[in-house]
Amino acid sequence: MTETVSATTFRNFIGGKWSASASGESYEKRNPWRPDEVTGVYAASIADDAIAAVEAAVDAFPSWSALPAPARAAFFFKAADAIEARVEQIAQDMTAEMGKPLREARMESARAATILRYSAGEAYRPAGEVYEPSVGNQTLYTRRRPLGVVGLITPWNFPVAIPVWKLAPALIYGNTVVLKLGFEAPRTGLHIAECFAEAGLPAGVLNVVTGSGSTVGAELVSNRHVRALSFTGSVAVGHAVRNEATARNCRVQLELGGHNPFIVMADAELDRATEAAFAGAFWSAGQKCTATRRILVQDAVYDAFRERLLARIAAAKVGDPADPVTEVGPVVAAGPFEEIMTAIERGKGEGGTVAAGGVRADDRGYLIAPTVFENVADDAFLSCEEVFGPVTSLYRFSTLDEALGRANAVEFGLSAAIFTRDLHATQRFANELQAGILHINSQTAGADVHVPFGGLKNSAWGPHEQGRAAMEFYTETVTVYQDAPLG
Ligand code: UN1
Repeated sequence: MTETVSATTFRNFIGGKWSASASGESYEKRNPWRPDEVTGVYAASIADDAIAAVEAAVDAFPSWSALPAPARAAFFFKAADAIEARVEQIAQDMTAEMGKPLREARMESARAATILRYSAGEAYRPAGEVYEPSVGNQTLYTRRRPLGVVGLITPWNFPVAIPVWKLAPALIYGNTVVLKLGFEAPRTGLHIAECFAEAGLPAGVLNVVTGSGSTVGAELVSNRHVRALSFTGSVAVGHAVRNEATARNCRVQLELGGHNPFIVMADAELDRATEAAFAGAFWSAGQKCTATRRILVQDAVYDAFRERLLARIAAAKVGDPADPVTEVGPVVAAGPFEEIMTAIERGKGEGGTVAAGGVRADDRGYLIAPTVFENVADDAFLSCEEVFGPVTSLYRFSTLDEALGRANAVEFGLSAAIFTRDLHATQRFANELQAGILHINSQTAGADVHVPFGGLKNSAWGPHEQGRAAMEFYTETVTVYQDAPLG
């Protein structure tokens, strides 16, 4: 349990042991800022590795689920301490492997410890309800029970926060876990496994596997021992996962894309709105499902807001993500870089005009200058499809009705923001905006650990994540009619 991974070659964590892929194959991960630099070599796992991980989780389930929840929580507190002790290392590794600017990577790494401490607290909160019986001499109550083995398929864009916010509720309620890490960002997730190993977590309770979705992920989707699957990623893959897994009666939770609107009313505090729009669109190079994709600005302040946003972009620190002042770094890898550049060309081809950026900003790194489009039609590609990069568009509107209608006119419904001082506008936004996460006078991204997180419409499937909402997904309810003996 105490063995740690070596400096450059990393293995899976299965049944409490570090093991190479059964295939003997590995893959290299490169630094998106300096692609000639290999940041690590990882197990290219195959179905057999996923099967071994599921078997380890099956074996660990009876004793883990039988532990009192506070005893489970004790491992969380130790793992949180271990994460905190290496926040800087996790952050630097994250920056090197997927290009998230160090200042954001530090925040995300610290968030992982907070998530674990919050979830540990679930051990001390109610796990059922007591009801009035309809006959005498009876106690009538519900209790929440773990499901068994849970599969977690996680993305590269929040390579610590998303694995942790899935595994923490899964484990605290007594499930055992097989976690498949994002192909592009395996190192940071392995830190989590190391921290739980340091905490002395029993073997097989948490199993962590690297490799591609089409092998490891596919096995988790079809494996009959996996009772629930939580997936964060693209709509196309998510729907395929759901269709296959639900057909075998596996519980499924999907967190998919977004096309998040940001409404600026004429009475908004423009400087604050500008900062929030900039952060929402360009932090993490726009690679968040909660990123700001459409900025709708009321006529009277359109020009003033546009000027401020372009000035903010001109002043932005864009470049080396390892520099702690950098605000916008490279995108994750060559493939996504090409897709984003192609989307920018398509945006221009469909009549959009580029007010800022639109170009590669470094010869070697996959750096795209923060990009703002104008004159994009509401039915154009950029207005409807998620482009997972530092690309956003400005739209002009005249009435609140119009803004709400256009904000809602997409298939997605993850997050949304409005900037205004008008209570009427905020009320209508809170009632009518079709998104799961609503921000009034703050940016579209961000997620507190203790509240539900999740989208509506095509942004999600199944119960929300995080906070107490996570219990819905990771437990099943049984109702107990307990009639006392008569004598
Ligand atoms: C955040 O905005 O801090 O993949 C979290 C994503 C989302 C998480 C966003 N599921 O970008």
